Amino acid sequence: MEYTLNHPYLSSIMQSVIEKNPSQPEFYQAVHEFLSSLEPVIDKRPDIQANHVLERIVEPERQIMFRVSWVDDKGQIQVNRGYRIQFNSAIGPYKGGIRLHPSVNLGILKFLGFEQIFKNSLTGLPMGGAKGGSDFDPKGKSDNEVMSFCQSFMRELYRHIGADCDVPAGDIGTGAREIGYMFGQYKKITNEFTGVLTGKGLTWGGSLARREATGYGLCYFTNCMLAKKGTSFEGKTVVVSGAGNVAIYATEKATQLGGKVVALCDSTGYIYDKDGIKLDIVKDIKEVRRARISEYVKEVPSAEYHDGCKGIWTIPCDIALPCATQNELDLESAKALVANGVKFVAEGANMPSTPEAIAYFQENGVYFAPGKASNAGGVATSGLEMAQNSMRYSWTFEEVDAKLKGIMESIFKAADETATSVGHEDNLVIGANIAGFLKVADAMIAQGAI
Ligand code: NDP
Ligand code: 2IT
Repeated sequence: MEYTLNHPYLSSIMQSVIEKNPSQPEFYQAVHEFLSSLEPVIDKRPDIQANHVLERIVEPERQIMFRVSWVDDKGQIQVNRGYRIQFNSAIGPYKGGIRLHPSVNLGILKFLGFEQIFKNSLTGLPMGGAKGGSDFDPKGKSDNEVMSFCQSFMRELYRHIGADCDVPAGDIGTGAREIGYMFGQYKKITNEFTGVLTGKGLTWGGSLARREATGYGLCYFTNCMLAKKGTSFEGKTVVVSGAGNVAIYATEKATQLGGKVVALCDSTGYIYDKDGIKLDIVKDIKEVRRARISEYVKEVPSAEYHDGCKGIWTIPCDIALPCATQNELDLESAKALVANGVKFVAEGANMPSTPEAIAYFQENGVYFAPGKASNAGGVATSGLEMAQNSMRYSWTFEEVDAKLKGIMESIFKAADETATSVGHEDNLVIGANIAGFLKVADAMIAQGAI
């Protein structure tokens, strides 16, 4: 892919990112999308270039890489690589998830940490950007092996994090079980019970509605998009990719709001249920049994299962919510969705649409929302968990859910109004990037050369 940019300052930043960070295509992709969005404002804010804000913002404040050795059920020592990218702390402590997946590498975590800066800024809460993880694969491991890994991971990570310094959370492969093992180990080593992780269990400092927050928030955001176009979820056909935390709770809320979700997938294949996905069955397969989505058709024989994930985008729908992983939706998939009448695409995952797919949507009248705006409900509710931990108090589900809804509506408003103010109405990519960035840029300028 060509990483061209018209503005000489933006172009020079892109070139230096490519030169200084060899073989990190996902990081280039995220930086390029961000820099292209700044074209309409960069000349209006000469202080940004004068203060070398972009040179600084593309360079993580700190990158930590470490060995994670743990003992498997056969008594063998296994070795994985652990990471924490503390990208930017201009507006608050580092904050972002931990991804456990065999594909994890430095470039992927840098793209995620970079996007997290602007996402967290958009929430309006005081959180900087970070991401971490490991190439450890929790799939097929026993609980004991997962615990052994998580404890070893935390035995190194604990010295770099803290409730006022860096607060990790879940992401792909890291759910309540993994957060529990990591929290227990942190508490054991430091002898402190603090809000050092979010996504904790409800009896030990977790927030109600954090589990649901990313998926629910995605639908609250999508609802704002629908409302702007004079419509709603009512009667709409929805395709959701993934079958994990984000996908399950996006399906739940989309259904509550009157939509019919007809498809879900995991990394082996997708299910199509023309009558609407029965979510209690999916939750049992995924949350309780940790099994494959293909099990669904054993319980719902009228549904279809197909191998491979890409076919999910050939299913006709009004709304598509990609909620699995980066670059899962390419140009060919975008063409199939448009040909079948899709009108709204909102990202639940981080960077699930390729740049070519996004351009195709925008050129063909599809209203598109980038993940850093539409999936910010998860980290926003993590911010609410931090607030509750600081107060040593907890809000009800309804209180947290209402705050989440308010935050998603204000993110939509910020992205929408910013896009319009720079002459790109309905371009939520440009709107979200500029709105998220300017707040961080102002903080970086105010704090001087750090
Ligand atoms: P989970 O681990 O709960 O679920 C991930 C789902 O995506 C699974 O169904 C998984 O299938 C599928 N998937 C993962 N990798 C691939 C792949 N390479 N190819 C095809 N399918 C894949 O993760 P989450 O639901 O938490 O995260 C999903 C996305 O949402 C990620 O992009 C994450 O960064 C983003 N996100 C998550 C937030 C959160 O609060 N959890 C907040 C904001 C964004 P399988 O089980 O077969 O691997
Ligand atoms: O990508 C994300 O925003 C997350 N995985 C959630 C991060 C968090 O700190 O809750």
